[in-house]
Order: sequence, then C-alpha cells, then structure tokens
Amino acid sequence: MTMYKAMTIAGSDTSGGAGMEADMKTFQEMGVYGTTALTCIVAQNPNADWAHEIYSIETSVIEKQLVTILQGIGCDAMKTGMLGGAELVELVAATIDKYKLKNVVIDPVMVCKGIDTIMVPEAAAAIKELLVKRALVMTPNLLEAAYLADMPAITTLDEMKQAAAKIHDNGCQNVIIKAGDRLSGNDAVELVYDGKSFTEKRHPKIANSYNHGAGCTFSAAITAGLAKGMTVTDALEKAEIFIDAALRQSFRLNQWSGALKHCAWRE
Ligand code: PXL
Repeated sequence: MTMYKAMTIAGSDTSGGAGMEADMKTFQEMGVYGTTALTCIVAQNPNADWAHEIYSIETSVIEKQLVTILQGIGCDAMKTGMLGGAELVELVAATIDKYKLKNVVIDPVMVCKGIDTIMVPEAAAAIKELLVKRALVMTPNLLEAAYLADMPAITTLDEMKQAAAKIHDNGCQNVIIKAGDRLSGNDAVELVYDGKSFTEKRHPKIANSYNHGAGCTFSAAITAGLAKGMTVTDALEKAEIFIDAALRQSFRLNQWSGALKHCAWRE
C-alpha cells in the first residue's frame, strides 16, 4: 500500500496548537505520513503572560534530521515553518536543491500573533532571497507579504494583488496571501496568484474562533494535498474546507490562547 509522505521543517509549539504539532496533526488527519526536522522549541510562560520563549536547535542537529528524512525515507511534499536564523534558511535552500524537492510549500513565518514586527530580520531577509524562488507555494499573511514585496504595508485588495505579483516575479510559482481578520469587512480573504490570474477566495469571518496555529495548519493542509498528488488548486480547496471546520470548532486553552480542532472535519 502506498503511503504518501510529507516533511515539515518547523519549530515545536509546546502549547500544541501551532508549529510542527499543528503540521503533524494536519498530516495525520489528511491521511499522510508526517516527518519533522525540528528547528526550535517554543515554550510559553504562564507566569509571564504567556510570553513565547524560543530555544533554538543547533543547525548541525537539524542537518542530521534532514538526512534521516531525505536520505532515509523520502518525502512527496515539504513545508517550512519557523526557521529562526539565516544559516538555517541557507541549509533549507541547499537541501531543496540537493534532493531536487519539487512540492515545496514555504510558510514564511516571520511574526507571531500579537507581534507586528519581524521577529528575526536576518532570517526574513534570507527567506526573501533564497526561498521565494524555490517555492511552489508560499502562504504569507499581510505583514509577511508586505515584507517580501518591499511594501510598507498592505491594507487593500489592490495592494494584495500588487504584492502577490511582486512575490511571483521573484520566483514563487503560486502566491497565496492570507488577509485573515486583518482586512476590514465581513469576509476573510485569500488572494491567489499563479502568474496568470488572480483568484479571490472569500469566507465569512468566523466569530469567536481561536486562530492560534491557523497559518501553520493551512499550509500543512496544502502540503498534505500536494503529497497525495493533487494540483495546487485542488490542494488549496481541500485545505480551505479543513481549516474552516477546524476554526468553527476551535476551543479555549486558557486566558491567553485557544486552539483549532484538527479533527473537526470528520464530524
Ligand atoms: O503561528 C506561528 C508559529 C509557528 N511555529 C511555532 C510557533 C508559532 C506561534 O506560536 O510557536 C513553533
């Protein structure tokens, strides 16, 4: 029996909602075998207002994990999450080239919820230089898209289109910009650009949902679809259904955070 495989190069979110935990739960729900190259551990501090403390894993150890997965097992699609440093971004780019990886989904994690500035500027710069051109799919939010397109900010659909075109020009084959709840209006908008046409995907905003880890889950669902041999369009469609169900049944973890219910689509 064939089992399709997906790899995530991402951090661990100890609280379980985002990062590689979200990726693995999503891969599992979508019937894909998941592997992880862990880049860092994020521990949230309940005695300091849930501050995210990030503990990096040495690049040499990440390299070892990539050898385990790519020389030892293989993967049908891969995604990246929190990469943390420029040296690691260089390793990811070299790995994509060395193993001629094709189904590459880059979720350019540069900010976390509630933080509006780029967390690690050198890593963001390296993603812009080295990973945009190697991506089959990229899933930036508005802040990340503005950074990648050298724009001061994105506040309108027109600006989303402008950013998507620029990111595509820089080599990413399919750009999916997530406006989430940052754009005003009743809909959560995703703008998709494949170099030929812009597609606007609209979903009514889901009131009272918790969305910690929604970005990771969304890009993981696309990756799982690609691993199973779907086209980007079909994988995106499936991912939207998956995330919609998971958000509708999201639940509170504590006073700071809540999580998506990854198994919600089954119901
Ligand atoms: O949602 C962004 C994100 C990605 N990866 C890890 C995280 C977070 C946010 O908390 O902890 C590991």
